[in-house]
Amino acid sequence: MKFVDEASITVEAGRGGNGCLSFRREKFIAKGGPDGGDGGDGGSVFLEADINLNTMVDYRFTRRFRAESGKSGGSKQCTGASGDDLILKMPVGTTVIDEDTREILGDLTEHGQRLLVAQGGFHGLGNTRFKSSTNRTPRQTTTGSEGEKRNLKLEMKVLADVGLLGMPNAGKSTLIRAVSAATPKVANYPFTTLVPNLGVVSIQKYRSFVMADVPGVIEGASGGAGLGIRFLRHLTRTRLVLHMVDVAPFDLSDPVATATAIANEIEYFSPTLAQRDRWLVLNKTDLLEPESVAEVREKIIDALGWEGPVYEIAAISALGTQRLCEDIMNYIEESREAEEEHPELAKLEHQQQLAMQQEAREQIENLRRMKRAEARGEFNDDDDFDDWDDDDYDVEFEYVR
Ligand SMILES: Nc1nc2c(ncn2[C@@H]2O[C@H](COP(=O)(O)OP(=O)(O)OP(=O)(O)O)[C@@H](O)[C@H]2O)c(=O)[nH]1
Ligand SMILES: [Mg+2]
Repeated sequence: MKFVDEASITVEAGRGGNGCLSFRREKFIAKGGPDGGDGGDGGSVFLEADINLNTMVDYRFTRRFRAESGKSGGSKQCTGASGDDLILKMPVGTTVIDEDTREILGDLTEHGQRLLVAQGGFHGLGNTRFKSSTNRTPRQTTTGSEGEKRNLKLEMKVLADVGLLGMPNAGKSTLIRAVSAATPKVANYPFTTLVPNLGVVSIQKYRSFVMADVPGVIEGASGGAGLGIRFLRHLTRTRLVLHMVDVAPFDLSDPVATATAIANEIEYFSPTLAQRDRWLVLNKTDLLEPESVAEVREKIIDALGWEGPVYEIAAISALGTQRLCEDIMNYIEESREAEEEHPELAKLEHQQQLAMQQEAREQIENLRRMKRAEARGEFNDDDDFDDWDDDDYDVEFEYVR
């Protein structure tokens, strides 16, 4: 995937507190020795990966972050308080780069992982430290050192939480337009969308998820029909797939047959993906009478042996989309929490991701082999399938927050 979300911030650690110059002054003790304490260390700046964040959006407005400085030392050998460390939460998957040296400081790959990006200044020494047999009244102290300062570039690959699966013209791009700021092209003909689009759906402040509009899939896609199956790969990285069905296709095709065809393509593409949570979203309900919608719904449920959730929406007028998005948000948060509480669930999710990606790779490789054989037989020069490399193809993502 080529798309990255990024932000530039400046982090500054706290200064160390200065050492204190002081002598004991008490009644009846004329010449007390030195009693100036050390300063406190400055606070450091850490970045910490947090699975509850999924975009850099929070770092677009505030860009300077400073940890607290250490306090100066005091008399009576009082050590100054250390400055508090500053911990900035980052989405899991963030790469941290020093903008000035271009050095990669680290990757935050696991929840809770911390990376020190600016070391706090060291404390200065009080005059007590300089006492010796030859100098009993030292007037020497040191100042605390400056905290480190860095300009950081934060980069993160955007992964979608939810993927849209459906025939061309089902209304996938219309839905993403209705619920996010993304504006992919919408038109009443198949294959309007040729590359995936991502949009951030904001439910409330600090509650958002990323939705991917994946180009349409048709029957026979796994054999290379239409745009083929390569874009289905993106669904293997999402947590939830919405299977979108047009209940009143303008070409008068049967919605039940198309829904089944898509389910079969997914099954063929990746059996693991086919087993995962998928919600059925019936779109364009505004075009039918409610009784007809209910009829189509029953037929699809029967044909697919469907047991999962079913939603009825009209993406064009955002009818029913708010409830759908709220349910998605809750679903995502609940699965994140469950994984946090039960590490074995997180492990299972990871294994499934790997299995899906492996299956996807194999299918795509098969298809490529088939295409190559075909091209050899027919000298099909305009077929660019061969040029496409699984790992570095150059899809331009449109991404709108
Ligand atoms: N009446 C009605 N039309 C809709 C609705 N949703 C989408 N449409 C129309 O259906 C057509 C196709 O919509 P798109 O959003 O481009 O469909 P898509 O699934 O993205 O199609 P591809 O990009 O070709 O895969 C457009 O003319 C939309 O205006 C809806 O809820 N009701
Ligand atoms: Mg589209």
